Amino acid sequence: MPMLVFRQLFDPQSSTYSYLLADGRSREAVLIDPVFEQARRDAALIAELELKLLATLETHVHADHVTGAWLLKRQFGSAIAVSKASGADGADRYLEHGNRVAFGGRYLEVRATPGHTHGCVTYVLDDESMAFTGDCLLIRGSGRTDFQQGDAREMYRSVRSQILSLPPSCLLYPAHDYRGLTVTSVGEERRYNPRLGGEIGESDFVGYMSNLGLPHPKLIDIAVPANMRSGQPKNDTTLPADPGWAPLTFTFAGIWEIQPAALEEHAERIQIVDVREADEYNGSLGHIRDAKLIPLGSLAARAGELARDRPIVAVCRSGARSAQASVLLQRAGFTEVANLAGGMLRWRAEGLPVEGGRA
Ligand SMILES: N[C@@H](CCC(=O)N[C@@H](CS)C(=O)NCC(=O)O)C(=O)O
Ligand SMILES: [Fe+2]
Repeated sequence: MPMLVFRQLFDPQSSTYSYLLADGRSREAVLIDPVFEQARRDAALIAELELKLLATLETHVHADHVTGAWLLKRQFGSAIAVSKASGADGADRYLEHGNRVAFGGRYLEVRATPGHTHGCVTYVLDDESMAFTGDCLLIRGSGRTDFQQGDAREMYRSVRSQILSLPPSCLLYPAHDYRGLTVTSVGEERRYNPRLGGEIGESDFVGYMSNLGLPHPKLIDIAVPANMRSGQPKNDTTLPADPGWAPLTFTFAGIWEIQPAALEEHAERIQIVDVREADEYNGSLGHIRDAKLIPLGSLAARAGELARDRPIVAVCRSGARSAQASVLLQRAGFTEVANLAGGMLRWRAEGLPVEGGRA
């Protein structure tokens, strides 16, 4: 079986986990439960790992955040997959119990696990080494059953018949954890889940769930209608705006980057800040014409010397110190900031002009 590429991703706002799975050979990938606000981050990781996103998969219609499915489809052409029982619109594939979602030589099996909502599903990896339980089984807990089409009896049966029946070593990955826990297993949840494990019966579970006393999710009135449209915004004002002042790339490290050729092309409008030390600026690598020298150590104090109405590109030897410079500048309130990818080394390697320095 081809090696699995696997990443667990977190959205701190809603405490949601998204899961990226790919076949390491063909690079075909699926992303379970993407979050709208994290689409740019997720896209950066997909690009950096050189994956081909085939589909985004929802475990259910979420009540606490909007899915990133539509945004990722717009960028990658990925299919949107959601359960048929969810009633959601705008998907390319409507999943039913027993379906398989293939990526390269691997696949996920779809299991209907209603209870938190009517349309909840769990995705089980082909070799039963992992399952993605959505808001059905949580780590030492479970999703709530008091809104959408929640039903505690249904949830009990889903967990017992479809999830805890998997091999004890099967790792379970939930859609949320509110304490920062990341993974559990069938064996330990069978024994230690305080709502659903051990000898706990269906009516014990129903009694537990009737007394959770949780407030409704803050975003439920926004999230549910948006997710019923698979995350398509009602109008363009909610779309994440990409910087328009130059062609930039967002990295999974969280930095906007500009390539040397693009900086050369747009140099007229841009203030270039060289954050190396003076001896480096005047040393063998030389510097870019009109680059203003402000060593990284004094950048925070001297940020006032930079114009607020022109985009800034930070430059150093390799692109490391300037990445930190771009973070400091953003912290100082500059919004149009990017890092020169690869620094002076790449700039020179690409044969672009320098002042000073040695050939
Ligand atoms: N405070 C959170 C509540 C989130 C919430 O209710 N999450 C649902 C899943 S959509 C749940 O089942 N939570 C279980 C729990 O909080 O124990 C919010 O406002 O978003
Ligand atoms: Fe949920």
